[in-house]
This record gives sequence, structure tokens and C-alpha cells, in this order.
Amino acid sequence: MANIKIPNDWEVSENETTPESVFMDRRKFLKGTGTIALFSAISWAGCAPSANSGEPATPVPVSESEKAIYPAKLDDSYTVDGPITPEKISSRYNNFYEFSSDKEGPRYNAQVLKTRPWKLEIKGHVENPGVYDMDDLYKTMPMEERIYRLRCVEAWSMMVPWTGFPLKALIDKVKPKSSATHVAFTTFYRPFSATGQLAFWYPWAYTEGLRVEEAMNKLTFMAVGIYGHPLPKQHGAPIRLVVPWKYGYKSAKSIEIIEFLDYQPPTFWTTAQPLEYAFEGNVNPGVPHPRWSQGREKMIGTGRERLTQIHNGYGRHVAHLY
Ligand SMILES: Nc1nc2c(c(=O)[nH]1)N[C@H]1C(S)=C(S)[C@@H](COP(=O)(O)O)O[C@H]1N2
Ligand SMILES: [Mo]
Repeated sequence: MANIKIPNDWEVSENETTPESVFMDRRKFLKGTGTIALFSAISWAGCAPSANSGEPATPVPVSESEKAIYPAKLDDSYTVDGPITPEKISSRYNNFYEFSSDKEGPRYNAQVLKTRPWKLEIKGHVENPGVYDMDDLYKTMPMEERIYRLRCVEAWSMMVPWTGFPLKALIDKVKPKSSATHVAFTTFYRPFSATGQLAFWYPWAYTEGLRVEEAMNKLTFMAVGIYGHPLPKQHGAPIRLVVPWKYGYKSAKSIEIIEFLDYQPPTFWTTAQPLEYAFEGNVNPGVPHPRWSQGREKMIGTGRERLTQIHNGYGRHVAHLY
């Protein structure tokens, strides 16, 4: 009896695995085109870890203002049930197509990205457009820690402690005009270091978008750190969006531009595969992906699955928006 594990009611035994997206996989696409050797050579230039370097080191804060945000106070009003994913798991299983189309590539390949200094531009339909240096944000934004579940559309999830600030705090400073209906987030475009961006069949740069009311929701978070230290590059350093009630693709990494618009912007996955990835992207176990069920998810690092919850378990904060 002692060996029998009684699962929590949200857990289910692992009995089905969901295929990852294989659409337009880079290697499959290139196979037979004769360009694979060239493409691989480009991909590896400057990206491979040195033979004895092992894992990328945990990033440390560099400026006084960045140091001052750690440790940030945990706000546990938004914590949902389930175990926290060990950092060794979450930092080695990333989606970051700028650097690799598999999960293991970004933690190595993303290390070439120059993330300091970094500026975030805010523009469009706002009273106070501007360019913020990361240090301005470390000094002025209300930093806190939040433990969120992140549910990828590929039917896996993780739960991690982010350090950052509610996007609303920044939006209140820039003051959207009444004409603003949507917010667009744009990642860098640097194809000579982010060689995944040489994949011409994708609509680079990576972009995402929200309705203004979604962007202003208290859950919508700009993360600058994770596990009590600055974001490693594979997680989207130095600043990334986290929208926990939506599929992971909405949580754009390494953001350079936030633009307020009076229309719904075209976004990366929605443009690449319109039939598979909706702009809204809310986690919903009742709406299957065209190629797999969304009813359950693998909790990475546990060997177990759980039932997927509507709005990823955050319904009491966001259901009124829909
Ligand atoms: N710029 C950029 N942001 C991105 C992605 C990406 O490929 N590029 N992938 C998204 C997807 S599909 C997921 S699941 C999450 C993964 O975040 P993580 O690697 O920090 O866990 O990042 C999202 N943000
Ligand atoms: Mo994802």
C-alpha cells in the first residue's frame, strides 16, 4: 500500500501522449532541398556551447537598480494548484523559434542574444509614447513575484515563479487614447544571431496581441526574472509577456515594442497557421486543437498528466472578459 500513490483530483495518469507540432518542421522541410548542410552550418555558427562550458550559468543582476528588485515579494493571490516545476526542467524545455524549433536548442542557441543594454519602446495610440531603458523599469515599476501555470498549446504545462510587474502599471503611465482597442507586442528581429529567423516561411519578427481590456487585467504580467533571478535568455530575457489564462504562444519573449492600435493586429502563429492558432488563444479543454485534444496536459518534470482547466484555472479573474 505504501507504494500506491493517491493522485489529487486534478491529476490523471499518463496514458496518452500528444504529438508536438510538426508543421513546417525546419529539418523535415529542408530535407531533400539540398540546403540542409548550408542551413545547419549557419545555425551553428557562433551558437554551439563550447565543449566544456556545460549549462549556461544562472544570470545575475548587473545594475544596482536591477539588484534591488530581488528578492521580490510574492503575491500569492493568483497562485493555482499544482507543483512548482524545478528550474532544471523548465530552463531546458523551451519554445523560442528564433533560436531553435526543438525544445533543447534555445538554452544553448539563445545565449548569443545581446540583452544588455535593452530598450522597450511604447508607441501608437497613447498620450505618452516613449522609450524605456530596462533600468527605468527596474526603478519605477512595482516589482513582485507571482507563481503562474503556463499551458502550452502543445498540451504540456509548467508552473514557475516569475518576477516582474503587472502590465497595467506601465499602461497607466503611457495613457492609452480612447481610440486604442488592441495592444501589439513585438520581439527583436536579428536574423544573424537568431538564426531561426532565417526560416523565411515564418512571418518574423514574432508578434503577439491582446485586446486593451485583456492587457489591463491584473493577471497580465511583464516578467524580467524567474526563480528569484533575472530571466535566462531562453526564457525571453530581458523582458517578456506572461498571460497565464491563454496558451503559451501569447506570452511573447524578449519584447522590444509595445504598440497601441485601433485594430486587431496580425500575429505570428495566427498568420503562420490560421486554422490552428486563434488570436484569442484562451486555454479551453472543450475546444480541441485540430490535431489533438486539449482535455489534458503533461506536467513537465513530473511524469504525470492533469486535466486542463478552462482559462487555465484563472477563470475567477478573467471569465468576465468573455
Ligand atoms: N519570441 C518568442 N516568444 C515566444 C515563443 C517564440 O517562439 N518566440 N514561443 C511561445 C510559446 S509557444 C511558449 S509555450 C512560451 C514558452 O515559454 P518558456 O520557454 O519560457 O517556457 O513562449 C512563447 N513566447
Ligand atoms: Mo507554446
